[in-house]
Amino acid sequence: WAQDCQVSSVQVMQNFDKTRYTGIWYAVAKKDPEGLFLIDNIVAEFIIAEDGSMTATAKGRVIILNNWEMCADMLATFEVTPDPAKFRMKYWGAASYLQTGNDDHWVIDTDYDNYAIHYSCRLVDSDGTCLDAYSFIFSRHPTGLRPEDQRNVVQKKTDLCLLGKYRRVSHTGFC
Ligand code: ODT
Repeated sequence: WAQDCQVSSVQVMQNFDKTRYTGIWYAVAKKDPEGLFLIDNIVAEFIIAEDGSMTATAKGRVIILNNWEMCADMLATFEVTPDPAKFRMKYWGAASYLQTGNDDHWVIDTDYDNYAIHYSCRLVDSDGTCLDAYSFIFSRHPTGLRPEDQRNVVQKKTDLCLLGKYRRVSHTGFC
């Protein structure tokens, strides 16, 4: 069958459990949006507050003002939606000159202990496909995905119509 690549038919994680999602995730691959922001050395930490709300911090290497390389310290709050795996992410930088925004934040798949696949479509085209998506492949292990998780990740990249559009995210200790 042919893929329709409709944003509205993207399958997300069933019965997403945000408590099991907490802790540190290393970005190992990324599909960039228009106007790339986080380049590499990207590490996110998800936290659940006492009231059950989810927040996150992230660090990553960025280049701002054309040529200034730095480690960005980012913060985000997550607004829930009727689907437990679909959030609205409001984010900002610890410093005012960093990016701010409000994006969809969908958890496509995770086993909580090893890998997670994130997806965000910033702009839906008139035909229902995505014009500007970004997506992170996260691992609990800074060294990358386990071989046994790779087949599954390739399948999900394909389902998202993003196969071949990811680049590897390196961890060199910059942040
Ligand atoms: O890097 C880009 O080009 C687009 C991504 C910009 C949003 C980054 C904001 C991070 C705010 C802190 C949140 C941490 C959790 C992140 C999980 C997935 C990535 C959005």
